[in-house]
Amino acid sequence: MKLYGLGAGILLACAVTSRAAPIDEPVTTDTTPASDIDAASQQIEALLAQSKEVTESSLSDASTKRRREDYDGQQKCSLKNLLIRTEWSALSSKEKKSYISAVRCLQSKPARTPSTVAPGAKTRYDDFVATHIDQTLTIHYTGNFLTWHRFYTWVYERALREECGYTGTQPYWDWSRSAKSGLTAHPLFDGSATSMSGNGAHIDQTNGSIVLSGAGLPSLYLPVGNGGGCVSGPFKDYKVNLGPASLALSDGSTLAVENPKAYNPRCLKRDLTDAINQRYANASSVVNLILRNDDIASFQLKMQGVPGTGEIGVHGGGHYSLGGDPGRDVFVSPGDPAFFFHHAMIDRTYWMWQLLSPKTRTHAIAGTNTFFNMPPSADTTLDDIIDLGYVTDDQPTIESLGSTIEGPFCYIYI
Ligand SMILES: [Cu+2]
Repeated sequence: MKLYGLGAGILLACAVTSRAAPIDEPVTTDTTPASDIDAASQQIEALLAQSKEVTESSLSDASTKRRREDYDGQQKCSLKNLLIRTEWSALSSKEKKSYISAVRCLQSKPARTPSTVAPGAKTRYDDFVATHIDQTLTIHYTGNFLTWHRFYTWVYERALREECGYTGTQPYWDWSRSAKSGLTAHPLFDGSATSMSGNGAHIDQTNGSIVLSGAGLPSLYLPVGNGGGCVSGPFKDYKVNLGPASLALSDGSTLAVENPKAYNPRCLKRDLTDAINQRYANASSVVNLILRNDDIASFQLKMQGVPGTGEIGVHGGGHYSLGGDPGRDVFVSPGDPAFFFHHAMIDRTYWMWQLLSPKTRTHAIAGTNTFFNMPPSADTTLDDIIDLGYVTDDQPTIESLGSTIEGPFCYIYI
């Protein structure tokens, strides 16, 4: 699979007042993002408290118009059935273990994707990876980036719950925490039995760097970590079956196989890279993104990174700080189960941004249906549907995915 002229890497490439505002009214904020990390962390806390209050007040507000009762006859979203997504660190050891076994369960159930479509898709987990490979060029730097990944992460959470008996929610990875602690000190990546596996075994990557280039833009060199090999811990025996499709390697090259959906089982590799986490996805990066981008076009672009500027955004920052295979492969990245923690945090950031002005931001949309509009395509609209292929038969409209307490959804973050 080729990237049509654009380098693989590019793809991945205040005290806030916490009063609860009515859902239709913008919340007053001091929109000066802090550059100091501790102050920025406090701003995130305040934004979070506010998002939570706005959501809860709208759920308890009987006048809220569009509720979940009109969505496929599902039980309506209320404070009683609201699911709460937390940071991995907040889970007990028992909860962490039950999450890990549910993921291992998905990785052992048979695929729904026919082998004629993706011969390498062997497990239910692989269904998710195959769909992402198929759609990569129509879900990044597009008008559906945020709602597509919101729905995708939610369907994954639902599969863990409904197909694998998990009773919790999809946790997130707060990049700003690991930026402070170091990745291997974060409970998500400490390599213990209650982690999503940690760093990969050390391999020699002397003078290595990841090079993001293409489209005639200046190359960006990203540092490598001190792992790079296979992980140990809970995902030691997990096999990444699909790809690589566009894997950035530490010698600066990019690896792809003829058919990334062919069967190519290999270990999960990681190269946890603190320098990337600290540079692109710290607390300040998060508040800057949320408070300095008033329209959806600039918010989603800054989040994904602006090619040629040296910025890869918090989205690229999270992906590249995981490193490894398939962590550095834009197409195959969901093959690392940490993907869903990263994308829950992407969604949480989107959620906090939306709730600063629900009236204007819940259904804000900008962009087209192709990666940087290459090849040229129609503008994305709220009536467009999200089709996850063999992952699910559900085909919601983008409009129904704008709020986390409407359409199919009923969750918030704390
Ligand atoms: Cu993606």
